[in-house]
Amino acid sequence: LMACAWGSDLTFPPGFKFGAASAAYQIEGGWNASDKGESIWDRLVHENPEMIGDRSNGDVACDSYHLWQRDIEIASEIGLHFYRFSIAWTRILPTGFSDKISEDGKNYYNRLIDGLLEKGINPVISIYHWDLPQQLQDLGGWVNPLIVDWFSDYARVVFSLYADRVKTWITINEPTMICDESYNTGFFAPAILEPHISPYVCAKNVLLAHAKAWRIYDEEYRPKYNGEITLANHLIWYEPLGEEDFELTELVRQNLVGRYSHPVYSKEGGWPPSLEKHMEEVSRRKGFQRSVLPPFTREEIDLVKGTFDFYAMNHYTSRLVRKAEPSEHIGSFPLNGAPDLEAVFEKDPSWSITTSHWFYINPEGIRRQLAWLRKEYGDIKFWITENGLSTTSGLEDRERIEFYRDYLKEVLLAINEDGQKVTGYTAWTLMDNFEWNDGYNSKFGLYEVNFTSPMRTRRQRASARYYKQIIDTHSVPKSPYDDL
Ligand code: GBH
Repeated sequence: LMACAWGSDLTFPPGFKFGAASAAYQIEGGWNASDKGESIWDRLVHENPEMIGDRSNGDVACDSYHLWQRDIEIASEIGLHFYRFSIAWTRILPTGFSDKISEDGKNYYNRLIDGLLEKGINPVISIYHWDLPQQLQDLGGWVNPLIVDWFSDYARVVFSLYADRVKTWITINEPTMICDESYNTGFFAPAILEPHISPYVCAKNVLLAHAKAWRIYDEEYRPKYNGEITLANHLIWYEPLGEEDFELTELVRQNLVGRYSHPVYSKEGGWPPSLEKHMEEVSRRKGFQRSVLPPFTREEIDLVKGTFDFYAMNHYTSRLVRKAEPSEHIGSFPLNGAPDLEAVFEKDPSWSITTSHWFYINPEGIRRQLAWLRKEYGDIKFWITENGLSTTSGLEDRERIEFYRDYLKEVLLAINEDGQKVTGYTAWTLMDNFEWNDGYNSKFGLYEVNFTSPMRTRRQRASARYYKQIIDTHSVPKSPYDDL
């Protein structure tokens, strides 16, 4: 249960920063404006509309391609310290390669960055949030090792355009979504179902791509601009269902959290040893001559190791882990289970459900996740780079207010009781937007967007006012519903 006292322990440390996040494909629209190239999400929604809950797409979305000034205005109404947004690769590099930089694409983000800075809001850029150029997908996308160079060339272009004004960078958003949820379900762009090999090849390539981009920033841009850069991981907090599930749960954590963290954040680098061993056994059992988890060379281990300035953590939800029954079908991981680990994921009866089928509320999970990360990787600096709740509709969003209150109290406990170095928090999301396979039905916004109006009118929710109060008071204030 939550602590009831509303004392000074509900105050954030000095310098703690609050922001909100978005992603290009979810808000921009303008999918073929000017010379923009086609991305894998453009392709998926146009060729497979049945994969999207309401058969919608991001062709117009919030129309932020035209309404970016209004976005800056609402960010400033809330009083955000920073706004995290992503760059559409195909808007900057229409072919996916760096042979041609789009003037219009370049100017779009220049205006956004300058407009934010004028209002005193720091721009935080995610270089990649899932909208791969289709042309690169046609060459294999994230399972072609050449993507390491394609991505780092793109990253260098982006640094060269914006690093003079942008001081916080995320290379790649949520490798587990790019490599696991996509290839394990076939419902996420590039809509390819291949759960045996691709997730592991992809994981290696994503980590190398991140590392190369980090080193480009470190060597070519940091000396001049002194910013910070890392990758952002999506972390579900896993707990054992019973005592007998403890070891399996630890392996699940190593697979879905450690696979994308150990190579970067651990002292020794490389894959988590327990996972590497398990995947060798699984691969042998399946009849492969070598592990489906491709090993890193010594050089690659050293290339990836230490490529961070802080730990960026996107966190929403938790799962209970148990061993699968011998003939049990294991659903699409990482949301329902991990087939190669013979693990099944469940919900604790005390966690309430949300309008997103994958999302159960467990505020304690965020604190426990932070504690596990520190135990594994030491006393590193954390930013919560995404956290927020989905609802169906309405401006009086009491559940969202209570969600932010309860999760932020846990963040404060992590800071004050556990001594964790959490230095920033990011609400997902600034305004309702295209929620991937859920289309426009599940709404995460601090602002509501009217998607039936050509004006895409943004209206303030009660949660936006509460978040503003959090920022203004630098604490977790009473929610307007606490005395009801
Ligand atoms: C984050 O991913 C993303 O970074 C962000 O873009 C996204 O909008 C936000 O969370 C909320 O989902 O129901 O089949 O559509 C967190 C992981 C990604 C998990 C999307 C659920 C969709 C499953 N989520 N995924 S489905």
